[in-house]
Amino acid sequence: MLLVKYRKKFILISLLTIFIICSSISLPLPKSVSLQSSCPEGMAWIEGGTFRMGSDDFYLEERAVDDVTVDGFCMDRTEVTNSQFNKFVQATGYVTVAERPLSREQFPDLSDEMRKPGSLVFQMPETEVKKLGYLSWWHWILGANWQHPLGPDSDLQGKENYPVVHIAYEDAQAYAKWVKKSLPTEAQWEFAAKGGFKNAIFSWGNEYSAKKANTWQGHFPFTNTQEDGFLGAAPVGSFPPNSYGLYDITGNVWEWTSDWYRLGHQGLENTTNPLGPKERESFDPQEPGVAKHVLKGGSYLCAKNYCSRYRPAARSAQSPDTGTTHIGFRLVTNKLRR
Ligand SMILES: [Ca+2]
Ligand SMILES: [Ca+2]
Repeated sequence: MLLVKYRKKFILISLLTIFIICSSISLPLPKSVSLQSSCPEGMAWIEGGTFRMGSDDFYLEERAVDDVTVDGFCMDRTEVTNSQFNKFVQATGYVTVAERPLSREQFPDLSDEMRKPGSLVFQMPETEVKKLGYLSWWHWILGANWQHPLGPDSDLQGKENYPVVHIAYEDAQAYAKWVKKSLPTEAQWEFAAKGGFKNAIFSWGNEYSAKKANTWQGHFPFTNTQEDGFLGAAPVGSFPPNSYGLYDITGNVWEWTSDWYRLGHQGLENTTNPLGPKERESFDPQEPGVAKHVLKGGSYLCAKNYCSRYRPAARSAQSPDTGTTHIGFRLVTNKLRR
């Protein structure tokens, strides 16, 4: 009995010793992995913290850098895909904004033809001309929508793992409600995109690389050298994730946030879990009078010579009813409410 007693004690001491040694030599887990198991499948845990939101080094709309704090949350590792969105549509019969005709009541001045459903599609100009009208590379294509991204003759065959596009704000919200998640605030999105870097320009560091995100290489909008391997959108996860495990957080497609847009970050109502300005405060100098939401991350159409917005601090304004060939979304849990 005595032998058994000492043997048990020895085993206990041995196990304790092994545990202490293992604990002392184990490396700290990356933040994205530390509480990962508490997030739903396909999401990464973003441990909260304080960061410098915005940038004084690029465009005017990013200015007024401020210290902002966000609580921890889970975020989709990838942009929402065609396959995921299709499950939602199959289950609910949801019809996106781009698939609905415009109503005669709301748009009495438009002809029947103009009220037919469609969306904006990017088309590369055929010839390089010196004077190209502002945004003239966008074309309203009847029948373009998430199922037909380039127009009625295109489809999703082989594109199940591509990000869903032609998504208006209310489409993203409807999907979010169905999966019991929500759109991120701009602060949540930007904090997550930085991947723990304090002052880095990109989500991976300070040096631009065509191999880190799906952007545009060449002279936009005329030539695209496709150094990164993709002329248009890429299947989600084609590029390395940031250190929080988020794929395509910059580049590939722009992503909706719940914040209303105004120029810069000055006068934040709250620097802890900020929700952005109120709808009536939204202001885009390029289109005054239209309340818009903030898009983040840039897209495969962002080039160095035009819209170098494949950066965490970069932002863009978008009318809630307008999706295009390069706007999608990803979602978070831990919804913040105004
Ligand atoms: Ca590309
Ligand atoms: Ca993206």
